[in-house]
Amino acid sequence: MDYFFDETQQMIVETAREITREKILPVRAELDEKNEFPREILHDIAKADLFGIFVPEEYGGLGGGCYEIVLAMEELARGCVGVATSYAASALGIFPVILAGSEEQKEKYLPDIATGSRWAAFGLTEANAGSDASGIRTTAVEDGDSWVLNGTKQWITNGGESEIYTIVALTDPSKGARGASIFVVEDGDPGFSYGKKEDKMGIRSSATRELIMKDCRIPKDRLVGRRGTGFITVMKTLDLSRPGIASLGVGLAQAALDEAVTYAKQRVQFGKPIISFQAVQHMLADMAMQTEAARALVYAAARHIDHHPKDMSKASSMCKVFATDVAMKVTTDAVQVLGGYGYMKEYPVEKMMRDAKILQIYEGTNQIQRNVIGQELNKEYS
Ligand code: COS
Repeated sequence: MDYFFDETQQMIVETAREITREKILPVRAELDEKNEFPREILHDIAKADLFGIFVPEEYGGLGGGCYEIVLAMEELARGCVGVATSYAASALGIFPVILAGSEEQKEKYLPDIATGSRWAAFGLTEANAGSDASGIRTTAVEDGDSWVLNGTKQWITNGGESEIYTIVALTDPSKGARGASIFVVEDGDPGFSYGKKEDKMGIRSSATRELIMKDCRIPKDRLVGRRGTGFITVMKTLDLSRPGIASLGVGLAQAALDEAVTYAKQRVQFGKPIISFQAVQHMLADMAMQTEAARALVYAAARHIDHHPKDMSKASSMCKVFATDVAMKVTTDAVQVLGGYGYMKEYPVEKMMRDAKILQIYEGTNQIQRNVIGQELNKEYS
């Protein structure tokens, strides 16, 4: 369907599509098999200026909004969700600085993020604080001209690969969510190290690692926003980033649909290509409808967020749930259409189905998204 992109949006789509075709597709199976971080491809994405999309123009970026980001992510995800996740994680990591950082912090970090010469990552999750994000235990204590951080962050995307980390820590532990603050921790800061690297079911080319802060001492000016406002910034960051995850679902579903239709046209059983059987046609029809409906909702949500930045939550959660549930369904059905071949690693749909699962889990499980939607409805109708 034609979504009437403007010139910049069309350029973003074409650039990302070319990277997928030229750089990602030839190596995605190998990256998946070897659990290998796509460093070279991220450099190619940087050269194509795609890291600048979400950075304001005054700091060297393209000044795009949520809509522009989802367009890039969708195209990259058609190639590999692991690679697209590694790209997306830098946006997630730097959103707190864009949303709440000081002028000095923006000047210090955003130009490098825009050129892709440094990448960011977001440190929220801990072993005992996943859905219950305000249950974090990492602390930050003032000490002279420094903050001293202690704690361990778990499952951090781009952990060990990025140079800039936005870390959520409690500055006033007795106040719970109202006692959280965000800090920038840089690779090489004293007391900051990387722990276990995870071995995952899917998105295996992305790096998922522990961040360990043991008396990690950072300068005072690394506090992002006001002390105690960190949780609100976390929530806004997630509101802004979730449509990106939704768009990974759309790109992945589209890739699985493409594989399924292509296969169904070639595979002959009972003397005919299997696409001529109604049982297969109906599956493909449902996959196509669901993918397009997901795309339309993601684009609508992204445009809404760009025009109503104070009213992001419901649109953001709705598109995240819908598009990622679609991705799980469509990739599973693609494996079904390919039958025994679909289950084998020599066909890409097996990887797609593995990659789809995380989309329903990370950046807030789909159950949590439904909570958010329900709470927003409750407020709207009161
Ligand atoms: N924007 C701004 N503020 C928000 C907000 C939003 N979208 N959502 C919540 N808040 C505020 C609330 O208004 C509340 O502020 P006050 O204390 O001033 O009233 C505060 O944040 C706490 O909100 P709430 O009471 O709803 O939090 P809960 O402890 O019940 O936790 C959360 C529910 C929001 C944490 C949960 O729904 C959630 O999103 N969990 C998923 C976390 C996640 O995505 N983890 C994965 C990270 S991967 S990077």
